Amino acid sequence: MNGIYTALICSFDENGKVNEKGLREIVRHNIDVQKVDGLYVNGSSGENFLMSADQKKKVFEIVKDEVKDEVKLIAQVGALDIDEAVELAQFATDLGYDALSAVTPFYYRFDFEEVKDYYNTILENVDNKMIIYSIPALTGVSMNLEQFAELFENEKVIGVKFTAPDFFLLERIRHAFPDKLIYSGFDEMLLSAAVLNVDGAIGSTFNVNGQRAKQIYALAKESRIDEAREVQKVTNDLIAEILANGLYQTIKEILKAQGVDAGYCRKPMKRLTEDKVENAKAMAAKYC
Ligand code: NAY
Repeated sequence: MNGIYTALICSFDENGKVNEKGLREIVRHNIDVQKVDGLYVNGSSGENFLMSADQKKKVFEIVKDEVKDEVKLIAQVGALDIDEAVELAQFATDLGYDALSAVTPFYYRFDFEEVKDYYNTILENVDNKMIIYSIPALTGVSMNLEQFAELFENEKVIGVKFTAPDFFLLERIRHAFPDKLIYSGFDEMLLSAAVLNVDGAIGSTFNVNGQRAKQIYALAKESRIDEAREVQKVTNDLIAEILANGLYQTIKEILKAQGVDAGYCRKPMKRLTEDKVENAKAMAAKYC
């Protein structure tokens, strides 16, 4: 399960319906052009929290059907409705997803016992492995080393997608849990995380910049830090431009400029203005 995983974006049509043809093209682009090691499906980048359960299932089905066993697949099943999370976990497991992931429950300021119960409840009901999805900036849920240790006590919890800029905590988790999988979640910090010996990374920008992410990770693993820093620098030039222009919309426009039918984002995410679409085309020409 090591390596570079794309946090897969999803193609929606003008009315917010899943565009199957476009989604298949995004998958193919990630496997054939970006050559990533795996896909993280229905994460933040897949607009998971803007979709119905039926739409999420459709995405899981289409992606698995397109991928077969070409690359590893992680299904993000976290939902505030715990019954839905369990149902999605069972659904993705039956489809043959290699592992599950679930975002920490958010919005109601759950205490740690509740967070722990959420993971254990999902895992009691499904025969699969779990990667904790920790993204405090979006969920407001921060966990310390001792709390990660408690979650890791469940043997089915095999790792964490660590989307936080806290390198002190990242180093402590790495040191304390050499056998758990740690995936770096901020693409702009990939090199720093790789130096701390993470097992891989999961990122949205890998949809358009996966090849460079693979280079950074491989160079860091070979301790070729100066070379890795050069690639991270170009990567961060691109990420800075993407973030300034609108994250997911810009990734979709960059893909469209390369002939991939990446579609639109679901409301309330807004459409890019014409000048921002032009910016994205320029990014595609310059970086991809
Ligand atoms: C997800 O579930 O799709 C992710 O969390 C992927 C991680 C990304 N975070 C978000 C919120 O999109 O790739 C990062 C991020 O987009 C990138 O580092 C730019 O900041």
